[in-house]
Amino acid sequence: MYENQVSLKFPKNFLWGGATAANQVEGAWKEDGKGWTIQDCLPYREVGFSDFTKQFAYNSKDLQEALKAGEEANYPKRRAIDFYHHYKEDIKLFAEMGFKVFRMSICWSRIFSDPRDEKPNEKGIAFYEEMFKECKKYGIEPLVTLSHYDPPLALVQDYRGWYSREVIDLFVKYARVCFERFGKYVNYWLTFNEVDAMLRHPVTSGGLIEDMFDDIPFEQAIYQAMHHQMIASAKAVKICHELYPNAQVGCMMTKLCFYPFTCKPEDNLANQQRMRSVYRYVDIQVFGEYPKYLLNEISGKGYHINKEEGDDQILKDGIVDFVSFSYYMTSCMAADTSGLDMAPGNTVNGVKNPYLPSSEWGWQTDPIGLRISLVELYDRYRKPLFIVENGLGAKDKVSEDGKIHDAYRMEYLKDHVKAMSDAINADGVDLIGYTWWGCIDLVSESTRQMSKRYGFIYVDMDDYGNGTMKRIKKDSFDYYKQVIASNGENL
Ligand code: BGP
Repeated sequence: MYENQVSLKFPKNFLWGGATAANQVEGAWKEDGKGWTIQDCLPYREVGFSDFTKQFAYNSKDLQEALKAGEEANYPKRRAIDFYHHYKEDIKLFAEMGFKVFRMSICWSRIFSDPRDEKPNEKGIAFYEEMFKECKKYGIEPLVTLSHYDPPLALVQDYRGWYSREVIDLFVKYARVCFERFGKYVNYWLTFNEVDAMLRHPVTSGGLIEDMFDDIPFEQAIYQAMHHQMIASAKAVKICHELYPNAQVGCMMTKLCFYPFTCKPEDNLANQQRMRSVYRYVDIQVFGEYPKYLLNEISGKGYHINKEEGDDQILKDGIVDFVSFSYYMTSCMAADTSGLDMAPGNTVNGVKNPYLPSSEWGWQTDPIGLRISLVELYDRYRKPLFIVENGLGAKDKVSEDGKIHDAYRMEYLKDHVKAMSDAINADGVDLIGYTWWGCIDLVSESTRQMSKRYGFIYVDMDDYGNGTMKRIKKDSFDYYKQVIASNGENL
């Protein structure tokens, strides 16, 4: 797509790998003492790809219906790709590709069937312990997210999610168990996935259902819940550092990247403000305090955050070691969007960029935007960076020869790897690793569909749960293997 300016080169210990999340792969939703999460209550929905209001809308009536449908309901995240029973086979395939790192998440409800339990669920612990051992067998470094969009159902129903301050202690208890029990296998941790996401999809990020808040404006409740997650995250970082001084704990952000739609100053200003909102919560986790512009945003809306004494110090003591992020696409910002074409994206809409191609879901792919993002992040934070999600969701087809010829995925990978190399070698960015999102096909988050596939490994299953679950290597499997084997030099 564009020529790299310098030769392809990556640091010797660069961490190449792939990423998943528990709720999108594990399945086995009620096995071995696992409690319910909100994800177990999300039915399959046929929605237009750009209709975010429908994708993320969820009220207490939906929840009641899901609960009434009971254990028999065939919801996509309940079965996912059954990684719970296939993890040995899948990790072996990751090892065959040469993975140095595997990003996965722990399901809180496997470790504590009910988040209020005093003792953890040993069967849940045993599952992750075995999985980590399997990774280590192949020299694969686990990169572990403690919370990736699957709040325990009890928190949603009995606490109104992260709005309740009590959830901080419940999370810290869970995080401590994870560090104590898995710390000998894990050197890289992330606390919350896409830490800024609660303002976009409060149910899966924070366990907040809008119509459960009639006593307080919903947006005010979300800002408060965000504060509680910030405190919980900072406390977890501190505990991990105390227990394992060499462990690295990172934050994880949705790296949205916008361009001004025109060179009008008004569009530039709108874009600058939009970009600042992308950074607002990461600023807290990196600098240890709320940025003034976020406080202005909250007070400007007539809201406030209830802080407890000591909260400011907790934020200062819980500064992260590295900055990780998801990156898929870019779009544009304009001061006045009326009459402009809009494009869907990773949980946000933007103005359509006429210079960029779009994926089948309308996401505008943009490798140069990755280079721009890396430079912006490094200039702002001066911390090591880790791309923990990047990839292309596509409707793969099994050809008559039984194979999946996904040249489009290889092209996307190649262009993004070039952009990374340029950012490292020309722009001086400290990038430590790259985990391709959905290295094995999984259930998509925004659509809950299987047919939005990201993997190098195909999983034979359709949107409705029909299929053999057989794993098939796509053409991109061998391509990524070659990329890793050459440390990014042979594209
Ligand atoms: C990120 C989430 C992932 C993943 C990805 C792709 O925002 O952290 O969980 O799902 O987006 O999105 P989708 O599955 O909607 O294509």
